[in-house]
Amino acid sequence: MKYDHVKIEKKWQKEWAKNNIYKTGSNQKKPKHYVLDMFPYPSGQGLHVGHPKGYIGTDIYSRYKRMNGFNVLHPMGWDAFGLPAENYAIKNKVHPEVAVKKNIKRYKEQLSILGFDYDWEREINTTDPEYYRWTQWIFLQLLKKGLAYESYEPINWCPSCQTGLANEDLEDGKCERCKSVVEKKPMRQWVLKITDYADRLLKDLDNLDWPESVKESQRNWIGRSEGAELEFSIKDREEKIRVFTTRPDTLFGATYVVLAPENPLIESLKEDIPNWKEVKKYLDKAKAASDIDRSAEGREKTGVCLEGVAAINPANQEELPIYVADYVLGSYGTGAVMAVPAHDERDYEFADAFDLPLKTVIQPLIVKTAGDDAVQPGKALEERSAVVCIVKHWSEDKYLCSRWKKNDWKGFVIGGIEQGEDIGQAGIREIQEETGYQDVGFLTGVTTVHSQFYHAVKKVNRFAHFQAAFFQLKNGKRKETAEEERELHDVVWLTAEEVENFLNREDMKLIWQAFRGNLLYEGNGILANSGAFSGQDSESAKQAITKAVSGKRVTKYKLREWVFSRQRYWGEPIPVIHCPHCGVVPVPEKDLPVTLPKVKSYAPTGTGESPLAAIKKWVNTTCPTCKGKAERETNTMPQWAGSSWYYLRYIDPKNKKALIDPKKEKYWQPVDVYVGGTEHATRHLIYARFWHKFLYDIKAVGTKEPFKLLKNQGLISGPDGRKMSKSLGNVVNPDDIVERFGADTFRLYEMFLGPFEQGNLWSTDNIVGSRRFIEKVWRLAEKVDSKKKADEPELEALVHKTIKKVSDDIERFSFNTAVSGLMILGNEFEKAESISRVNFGIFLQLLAPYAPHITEELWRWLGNKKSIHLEAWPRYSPAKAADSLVTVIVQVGGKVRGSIRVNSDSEEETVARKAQEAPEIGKWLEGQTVKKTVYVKNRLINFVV
Ligand code: ANZ
Ligand code: ZN
Repeated sequence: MKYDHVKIEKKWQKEWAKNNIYKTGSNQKKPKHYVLDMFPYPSGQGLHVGHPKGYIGTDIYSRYKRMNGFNVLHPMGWDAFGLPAENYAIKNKVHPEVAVKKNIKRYKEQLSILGFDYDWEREINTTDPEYYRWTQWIFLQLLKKGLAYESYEPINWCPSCQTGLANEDLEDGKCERCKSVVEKKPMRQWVLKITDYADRLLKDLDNLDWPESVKESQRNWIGRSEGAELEFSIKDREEKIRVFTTRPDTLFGATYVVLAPENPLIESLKEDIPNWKEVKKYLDKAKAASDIDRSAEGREKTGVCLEGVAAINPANQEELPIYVADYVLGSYGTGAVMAVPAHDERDYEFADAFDLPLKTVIQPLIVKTAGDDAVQPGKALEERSAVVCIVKHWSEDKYLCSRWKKNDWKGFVIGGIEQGEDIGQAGIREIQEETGYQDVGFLTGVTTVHSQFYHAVKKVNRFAHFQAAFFQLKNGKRKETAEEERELHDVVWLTAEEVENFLNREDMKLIWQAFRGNLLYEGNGILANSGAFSGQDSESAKQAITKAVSGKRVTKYKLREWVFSRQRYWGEPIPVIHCPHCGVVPVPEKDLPVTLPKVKSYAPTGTGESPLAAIKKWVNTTCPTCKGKAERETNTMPQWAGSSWYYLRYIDPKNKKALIDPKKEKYWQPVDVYVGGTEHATRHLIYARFWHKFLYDIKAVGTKEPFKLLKNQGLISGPDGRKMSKSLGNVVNPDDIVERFGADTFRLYEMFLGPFEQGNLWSTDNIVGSRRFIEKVWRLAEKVDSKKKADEPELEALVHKTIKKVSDDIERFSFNTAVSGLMILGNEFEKAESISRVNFGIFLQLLAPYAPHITEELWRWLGNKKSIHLEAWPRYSPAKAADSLVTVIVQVGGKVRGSIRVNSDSEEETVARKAQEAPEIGKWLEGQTVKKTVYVKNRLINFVV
């Protein structure tokens, strides 16, 4: 029997399709499992070997679930609207509809030769009017609820794609598609109010079984900030400046106010600004930079003072200068900030560049929560004021540091401040006592830091108020210190650089930083220089100060509304009509779908109008309300519309009356496992969750979240380690690989490359290893002995252990380890004289999800009538798996030459015989006389020669 993969694979693919064996079951009494792939965008280039990795994973998983008695829904479809298809069509001078048809055909062929178990009866295509009828229907529901509206705000405009874009379509301020720098362009557009769902999108992430990294990027994308809006009045004017701040507790520390260049207030202050020309110049320049660049960390701070105007701090009526600076964004918060350079890094950098004053209003509070000196719960805090002495050498550039011997605290000389002492006096006394140095001069106070920790030496929880001060010794005159002082501390002289590395306490580090001139502190603490609020903790002061100045507590999000219209041809028409009398009128649901007209020219117009606007016959219509002359909306929906709900349509793909039948929805939703690339973390996966929640609100679906479990497949890169792409010339075509090695080998190879969620390199050389395994499986069939009732106990045990391993591994998407388990079993089969039919059958079943063709062929060859893929998954028997095998190391002349598996507690004689029979050991014994054997029970046998 020769293994002819081409013949076998073709034969079974045809047979499976003919018998429709992967048809989704409809018996709702059975448990269900919905396994979903992120459906592809059928581009002109077809699939490369990297694309199927995720599909192979879901294929294995869904086959496994089917064999475990689940009704499995594992569908496939096409996300075919949008720019790539349209640009491809323009470039190749074919109509997008024709191009898409052709590309889909090619994709489907490529998927088919891999032997996937898709239920093709449920295939969907987002460009099919029967599909997008429901995309339009969802839009109408959003419109009805006021969640879709027209807006004239400036939006991102890609000059090369000639269309408006949503924030999600940008990457580093550039068009994600063509990498052009986008402009801001004011234009009429449709917007979806995704921000109404921001809170729910954020909160419900907690319950999802998704990779933490994906959840975290969604959290950042949503970007929730709690804060306050405070009003600063402008001296001698009516206008007010509203600022958004997350730190109202720092209000007394504001030393200037900044307006974003986009803030319209600037223009209205024009007549009072003597340096208007300079200001205007800055405003014009600022427009060019993207928000992302402007908020980049470490970017040089620029800006211009609005001379002639001043803001009034509502907390203390102080007059503050007003600046315009582009580090404040027009699109976030209120487009204005109160700048607190002592407590905000960007303000700190700006103040540094513009020589503006700094005012510390938060004294750091460090609370130790971990380690030996963590505050011990239940014990009272003992408050203590202490002076922290930074002492400079009398002649060298060195500082005096101190280490507590008992607990290795490394800091400075510290001592309690006693009744009636000031910090200078306390410091001098302490330095003399602790170090013996006598002639100490007090120079200045440095900073205050509060600190809570457990004092292991004194055995108390301490709440220390550290006042740091700077001293210098006048000379080296020194007295012997007391015995008990020496027992407690070491003192050393260190250079500034050494001090930096020496310190091991957060509070001491902050003190040193302040001493070195860095007064920035962004954490929480205790208020100072803040009038009646001084002494209060910063958290509670947030509310108290907001209230005191009649501010408003608000929550802001980084998430922006979803800009939902594109000025392009290849998308779902937005189903509304503009009537000169009635305004925006929704297309009645009974008139859906509004189909895309067939056109000759679909290239973008460049005017900001969709090419559809030129098709008068299509545009001109009658108003559904007043029956007067009216025009259709000519903008189309973005690429992400159709993919925001496609997983629902698979459940009920042919329903003409509704988006989905609620009974079917109830049975199949949510998707049990969803597999796709990480690049969708903040686009598709946020949009789809938004639409799903909306559909839940209007009772079109019954679940709050669409995708329970999410898995990201790692990328397969080209042999050169770079992402596969046509332009790099490193693309490997799966068709060729399948032709040469077979789909089974290909599938096995991709799963064996490494952990599913990790990236790997493709290597056509290494695929040979997988091919050899498949060939071995083929050869093993010849060893099957139909009369044999069972295999040797060890082999029986291994078979059952493998059942357990493969099941557990598939369950947790650890496909590579399951393959190694199967390989081990394959090797043991090879060593055996013969294999029982039952066990070989189990082996085939375990391998079937990975290599569906060869296993089907051999399964039938064993005499089975039913497809292996419809069989029940092998039952694991713990009793059979519980072997008593142990591995015994075999040495010849004291050198390790191999190992054997034997039943534990075997006689020495048996072990010796087994060892001698093992081929890899026998060769070392050839021509030798064994003088003696040494056996360490169940562990090692040594042949002394
Ligand atoms: C004063 C202040 C003091 C601030 C302080 C921080 C620390 P997130 O967390 O990202 O929401 N801000 C407000 N609007 C801004 C805008 N349009 N462009 C740039 N920065 C803006 O950041 C909120 C903080 O960012 C706000 O709190 C404000 O600075 C600044 F010790 O106000 B803060
Ligand atoms: Zn009308």
